[in-house]
Amino acid sequence: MNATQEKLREEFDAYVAKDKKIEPKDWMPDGYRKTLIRQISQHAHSEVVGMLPEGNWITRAPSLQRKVILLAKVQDEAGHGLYLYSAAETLGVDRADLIDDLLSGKAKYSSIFNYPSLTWADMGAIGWLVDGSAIMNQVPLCRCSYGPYARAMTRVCREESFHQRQGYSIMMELMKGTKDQIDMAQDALNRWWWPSLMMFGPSDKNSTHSSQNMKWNIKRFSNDELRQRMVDMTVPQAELIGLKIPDPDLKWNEDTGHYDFGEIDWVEFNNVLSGNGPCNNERLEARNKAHDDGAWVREAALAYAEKKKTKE
Ligand code: BYC
Repeated sequence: MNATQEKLREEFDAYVAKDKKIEPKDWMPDGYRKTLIRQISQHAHSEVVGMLPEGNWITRAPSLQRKVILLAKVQDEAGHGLYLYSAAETLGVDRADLIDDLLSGKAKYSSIFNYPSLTWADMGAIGWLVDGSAIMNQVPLCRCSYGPYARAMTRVCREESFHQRQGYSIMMELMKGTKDQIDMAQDALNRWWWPSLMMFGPSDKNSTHSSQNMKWNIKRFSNDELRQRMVDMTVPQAELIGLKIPDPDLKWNEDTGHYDFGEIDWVEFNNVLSGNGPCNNERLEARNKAHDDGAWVREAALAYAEKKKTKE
């Protein structure tokens, strides 16, 4: 680093330390730009792939009202993907390249979407736990130092909050139902609980990006801190409706004021991240097919834009 760059870097660090926002045209260290492109694009991909497990149930929702709500939720995820790809583009990358990386399997997206949605109760568990974890992680991102990401998160969080409630409302309804419905809700919780806790990422001691990204005010809390908050918030919600968290080690700790909970299966987590989860192949195939099937729409949109430009 030469003297000018060092000075710029010092000014940048001091500016961020004052909790100021960085905007696209501001100077920023290469590492800051790189880590934001990485995180925002992974986040965008997660929203888009995240439409698949729920999309699977739109035609089989148990009532017209539930169908309309689920459809709106899945559309919201598509919208979140769009805001996030736009936020990533402000950092100088092309969304077509980011999407290519997703389709080729090079880019990561959230591990959670590599699990199958087997029953209607999974729609409840996903909204309640997956969107619940997403909000826990994303509310602090509304204060992220990078302006376009922070602003996208503000809107996303408002919508996620509705998603979480619709999920919990499905679980509440099922728990008031027949024995089969109660069993179905419990089974969904059993399958989604641990993968939801994995959404927060590796433990703090194995998190490669946390320390620097917390200094840059991209992350405000560590992976383990947010995971603990999620457990503390969710256990009483489960108890209220008669669901049992599938963790024999879960126990309220008077001294810490938090729940102690069991160890996450990190072998499973790493397996999913390396492409060997239950649905990794299925998800990539579905995204590739959607991309190929949609080629004519992109071509038509480009031709229309071209025509409009010529007329103007
Ligand atoms: N899955 O150093 P770490 C949604 C990767 S979608 C896969 O701790 P970082 C929704 C991590 O990327 C919500 N990969 O990383 C949509 C890194 O890999 P690289 C998605 C994971 O970035 C539809 C490596 O492991 N939310 O709500 O400091 C329907 C080391 O980790 C995972 C976001 O994307 C994982 N679970 O912290 C319903 C939020 N965890 O890049 C709902 C934005 C870690 O070095 N992202 N990795 O190859 C973040 O807040 C952070 O990126 C994370 C990880 C907390 C996820």
